[in-house]
Amino acid sequence: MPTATSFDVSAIRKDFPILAQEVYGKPLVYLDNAATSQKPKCVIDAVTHFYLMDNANVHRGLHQLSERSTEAFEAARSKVQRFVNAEKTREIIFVRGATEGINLVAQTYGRSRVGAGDEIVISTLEHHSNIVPWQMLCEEKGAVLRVVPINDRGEMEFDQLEKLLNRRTRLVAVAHVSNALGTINPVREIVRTAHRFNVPVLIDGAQAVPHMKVDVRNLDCDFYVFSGHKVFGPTGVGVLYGKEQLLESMPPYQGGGDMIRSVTFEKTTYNELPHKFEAGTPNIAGVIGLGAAIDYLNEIDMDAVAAHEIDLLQYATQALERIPGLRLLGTAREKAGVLSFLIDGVHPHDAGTVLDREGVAVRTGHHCAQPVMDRFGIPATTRASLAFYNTREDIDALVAGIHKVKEVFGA
Ligand code: C6P
Repeated sequence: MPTATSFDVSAIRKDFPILAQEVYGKPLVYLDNAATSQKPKCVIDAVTHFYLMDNANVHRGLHQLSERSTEAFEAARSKVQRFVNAEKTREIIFVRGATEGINLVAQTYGRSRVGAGDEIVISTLEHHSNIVPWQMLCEEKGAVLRVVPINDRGEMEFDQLEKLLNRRTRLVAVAHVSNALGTINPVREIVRTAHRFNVPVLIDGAQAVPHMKVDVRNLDCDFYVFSGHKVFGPTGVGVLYGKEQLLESMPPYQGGGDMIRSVTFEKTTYNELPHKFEAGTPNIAGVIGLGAAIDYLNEIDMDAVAAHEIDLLQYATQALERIPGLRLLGTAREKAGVLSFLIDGVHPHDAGTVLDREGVAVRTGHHCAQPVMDRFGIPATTRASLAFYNTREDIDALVAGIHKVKEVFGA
């Protein structure tokens, strides 16, 4: 069992050149990892190498460069498959990010299976990306969006889920980890419960994959989405995992090149999985960079990462709880590295601005989770979010910065 001390964070930090810089004359303390994480040099090198040596379109050319780029692109798919323990590469669809993955399911599975009076179940915790696509679908189809509430700790009220499920439910779509509060949802139990009602489950794993091992077969989820840029890969690439049988039965998403088998003006037939859902030239460099990020994570050991982050989260939670006038939002018993907080008498944006001047990068606002803010009756929070390259010194800098905020605003 790895421990926090068996994890060499100073060696890890050397892999992330961007961290070794100053902002406003202070060492950069990057605590905005839930928005996007930094990239190790091997990822940057993989993208550079692709453009320097291998750049060509995929699945289209017979020439050497095209063969190389296709090989690297499909190798990345195999890496993703093993990373999430999917059964087949056919079940791995490359998309732009978690947002597009959810929209794809809403527009294909959703539009073909959801009718008037049917229901989709989500939770109060969701990011807008896992609310709005379902709202749009419900509006179009005359279906109903049901919402599982959360308690004061920011935990999903699991017993309410079962009460919302019925023969009209067509899908449950929930976050694995909340971006605004850090709550880890009991997704395995959620899947089990929904399956008892024969309802498929989509898990939004955008905030989970960077922090823990994800095994889609063990979870038995029907769809799982995540974004490359939060998992130390490039922006503009993400993954939709779907069970083969479901994906096979769904109509295509967008029409265009690569997703077809043959086209005539009378009739078009579609390509096989996964290409059926990948219309147009994909983000080839992004996919290859994501593959490099996965190689990097495989070297690190995600159990050691999780142990280090749990240690950091506990250290940070205790430190913030000691600050008078600071209120932490999201105190779930199962929690990942997110610290959302309010400082009495200080608007979160002002807190973020002062912290920035101290070299501490955090996010302020509603974090694209307005229903969470509404649940707690607030418009915004300041959010520090952790990655495995963060240290206890980073937390000390955050705490010092918060004291500075209080001093500036006399709070
Ligand atoms: N959350 C944050 O600062 P995209 O933008 O497609 O890569 O990811 C969307 C998304 C979906 N689900 C969850 C749980 C998320 O946290 C996010 C992105 C960022 O919290 C940017 S808003």
